Amino acid sequence: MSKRTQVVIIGSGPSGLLLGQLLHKAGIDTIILEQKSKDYVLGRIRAGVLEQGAVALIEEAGAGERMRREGLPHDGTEICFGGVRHRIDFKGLTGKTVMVYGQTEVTHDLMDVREACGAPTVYEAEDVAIHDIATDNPRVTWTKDGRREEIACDFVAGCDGFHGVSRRTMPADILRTFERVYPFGWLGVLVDKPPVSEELIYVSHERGFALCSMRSHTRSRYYVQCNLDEKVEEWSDDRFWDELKSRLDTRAAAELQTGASIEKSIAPLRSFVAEPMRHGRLFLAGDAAHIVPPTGAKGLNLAASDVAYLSQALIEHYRNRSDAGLDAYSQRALARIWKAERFSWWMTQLLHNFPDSSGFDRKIQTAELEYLFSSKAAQTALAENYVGLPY
Ligand code: RFL
Ligand code: PHB
Repeated sequence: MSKRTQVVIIGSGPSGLLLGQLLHKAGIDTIILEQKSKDYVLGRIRAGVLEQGAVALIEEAGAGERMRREGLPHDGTEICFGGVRHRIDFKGLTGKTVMVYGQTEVTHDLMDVREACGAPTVYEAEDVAIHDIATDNPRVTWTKDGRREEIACDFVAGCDGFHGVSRRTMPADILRTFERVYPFGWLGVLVDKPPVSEELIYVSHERGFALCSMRSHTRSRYYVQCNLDEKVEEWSDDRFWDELKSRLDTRAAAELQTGASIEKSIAPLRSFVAEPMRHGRLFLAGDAAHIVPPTGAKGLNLAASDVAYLSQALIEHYRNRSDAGLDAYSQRALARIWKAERFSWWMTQLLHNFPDSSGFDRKIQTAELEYLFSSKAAQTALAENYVGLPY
């Protein structure tokens, strides 16, 4: 293996893979170092909704062919409150749509194009460590099959998610973090049954939030808000379906097709931002720098906009010998991130049951939902954030 590359990418999630492909198209060499195995990465069930900006980037990366064929364009979504569904017409209100196509499939397609072009990925790279990032000669080391490896590079892209090593490599005295942890989680189930409705249904119910989503015409993804101390093993499929039905409107509860779950997991909900997203020659992108609660479907889409800014900046560096994009990266990315943080926080507090909320809080929540259903301006604000703010 060559002992030098242009950009070392840590993490083979959507951020790392997308960045790798966009740089490869521009003739920039990369290596991806991934802690887990390929099967492990492909087994993770996560996001399902892509903004047009993310769709365009995946296309640009040369990985859009199956998404074009199998992805489901959605013109709107429904919000159910008090047992009544209200539609938010994205297309009518903003002229834009979103694409329902699972993160697992995006990851799969990006891995396929990376393999086809022969760009290197090291899976099961243990103890990845970043050295000398504040100098012009950074290095990255890791262990593979018991052997310590090292590579020199021009830049390191930290695309290694919330628990990765990259953010922890930044000096504590330059990093500021902002966080909100929510007092509940989402219990998600994947099932090979047709979705209950053509569009997603976000449900606000006194028993807690629920979401009816999908991966295809034959595979559905459902979530219910749960307590943080609950364990997946305590949730049999029957218990899950009963709980979901109790939160749905009468028609959806009657039409819901249930079956044996093929995946079931609990995700905690958190808002988190680390600033700045650059130190020396290390750049953070995606969940390595920020987390949103899944309510606004923004996690994967923010990873895509970070990668758009970072890939442009790196290409500018190599093509035009200009560092203007690299110098502006953190500020540019954070300006968009904070707007998505705000939207995800707002959707979360609008639709969930907060265990410590007062009577006043619940009245305000109801007033906000009723205002949303009655106001085109409020619906437009939701729609333009959901379909994605411009890059
Ligand atoms: P990822 O997808 O976490 O990928 C990071 C990759 O880095 C690897 N890694 C390391 N590699 C080398 N050395 C180390 N020390 C490493 N540490 C970690 C990891 O194994 C992994 O492969 O981050 P990326 O690429 O920035 O992508 C971001 C998206 O994955 C994320 O925003 C969304 O999936 C968030 N998210 C959801 N977003 C939605 O919009 N809707 C959802 O329903 C939704 N569900 C979820 C989610 C995130 C979850 N996490 C992170 C716990 C459900 C879960 C469980
Ligand atoms: C999903 O399909 O997993 C999904 C969709 C919309 C969200 C969150 C998750 O807001």
